[in-house]
Amino acid sequence: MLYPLCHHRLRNMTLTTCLTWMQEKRLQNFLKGKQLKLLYMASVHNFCSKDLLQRCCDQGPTITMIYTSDCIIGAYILDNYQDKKKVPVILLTLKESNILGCKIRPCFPLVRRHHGEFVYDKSSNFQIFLEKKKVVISLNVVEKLDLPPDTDISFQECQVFRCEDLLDTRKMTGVNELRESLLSAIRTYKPYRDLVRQVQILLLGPIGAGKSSFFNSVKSAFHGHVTHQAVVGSSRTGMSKQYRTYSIKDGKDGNPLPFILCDSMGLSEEGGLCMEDLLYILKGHISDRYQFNFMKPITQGHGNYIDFPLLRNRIHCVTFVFDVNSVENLSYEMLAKIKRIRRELIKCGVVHVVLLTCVDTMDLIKREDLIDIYKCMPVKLKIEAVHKKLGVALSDIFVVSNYISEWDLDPLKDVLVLSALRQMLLAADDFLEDLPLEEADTQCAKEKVNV
Ligand SMILES: Nc1nc2c(ncn2[C@@H]2O[C@H](COP(=O)(O)OP(=O)(O)OP(=O)(O)O)[C@@H](O)[C@H]2O)c(=O)[nH]1
Ligand SMILES: [Mg+2]
Repeated sequence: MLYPLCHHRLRNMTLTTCLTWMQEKRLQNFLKGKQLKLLYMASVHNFCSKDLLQRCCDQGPTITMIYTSDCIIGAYILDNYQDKKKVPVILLTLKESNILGCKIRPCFPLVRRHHGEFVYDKSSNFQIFLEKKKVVISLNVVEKLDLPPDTDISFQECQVFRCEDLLDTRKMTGVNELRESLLSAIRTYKPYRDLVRQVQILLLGPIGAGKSSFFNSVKSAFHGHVTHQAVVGSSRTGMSKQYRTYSIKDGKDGNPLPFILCDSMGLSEEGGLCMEDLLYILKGHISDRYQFNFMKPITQGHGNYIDFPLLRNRIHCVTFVFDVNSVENLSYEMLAKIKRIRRELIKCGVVHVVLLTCVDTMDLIKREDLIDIYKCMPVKLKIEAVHKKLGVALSDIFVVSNYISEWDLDPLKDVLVLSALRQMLLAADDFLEDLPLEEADTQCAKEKVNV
């Protein structure tokens, strides 16, 4: 009994797609976001049409990919793969940078059972002779697909994929559950040893990186509708000119959540947030609504200057925010500034993470990809590039797609925003836990006096 099972497993393990990530992605987008699940691979299943039919019938829509020496041809079968009914088919060729598609008249997909044997649908514009490893395509379709002018095409491999809806109800139910559990974990989070009631997270990054938008996204997720409290937009000199410390209520009349998002002025090569102000912010000397002046840092005596900051006024976690599309092209000066800030943070023991925004605008990335965004090749590559460039650990780099102009909440966006926020809270805990015991105890006592 054991042997056939192992054997079966072994055979299944060899089923790997011949498509590159980019090709599969392009195909997925052509098929309006369908996910491809490999069902059949001719070289593993012995180029046998009976086998193919057995494995692929009643599986819903499928796509059969034919790999020749110089092109990849696909037959997208929009209905159940069966031998009793003609079904609509779209033929396509996978080109270097695009896909050419052509609808052909409904046909029996590939093979038809006739007196117990397999015969080919002669009337079709497209037939696969699996055993002979060749496809026959009518001349007009060959032209439409921009294939070499030959109607008999030999191939080396044939694979059939089931085309599944990526965001079916079952998956969306899972996403909604995850969203609820993240909301609940954040609501019930308590800073380490109750040293403070709310941890302070500073959003720091170049002008226009999406700092204020991230705050809006977090607030939206907790309020159950999209809100745009912080002003966002694009301005060469930066939209946010005031230091804002946003405490968010859990719902309209709820209790304050256990974190404060601190939105600062953007960093810039010339102007922007200056190093002195940043250090004052980190140490808790600057209060809400301080109007930045990039020419002159805050001074003692200013209405927004806190002379004796408590632990709760300090920054417990810094989140560097970058637009995912431009993070690799930061100028030399910007990079130097960020590295200098990182050194300061390390010196002060402030834990920091990186947030990459605008993941929705990356090439080839569609809404459906947000469900498993960390597995998407371009995102993985970006995260690795940021890790190499800035030295931040891979596990401390997160991606989000902020709410921009939409009216409705999207659980996929919420899950990304809330997962990132949860990691920021854990990072803040690391900072609190790392405080010298004596300092922590003194702060604890001071906090109690000041409640
Ligand atoms: N598509 C998309 N656009 C985004 C995202 N995040 C921010 N944006 C847009 O990027 C622009 C800048 O966003 P802000 O939130 O104002 O950026 P900021 O970092 O606060 O900018 P400053 O205050 O000027 O430093 C706005 O037009 C936003 O709509 C995102 O995740 N996806
Ligand atoms: Mg802003």
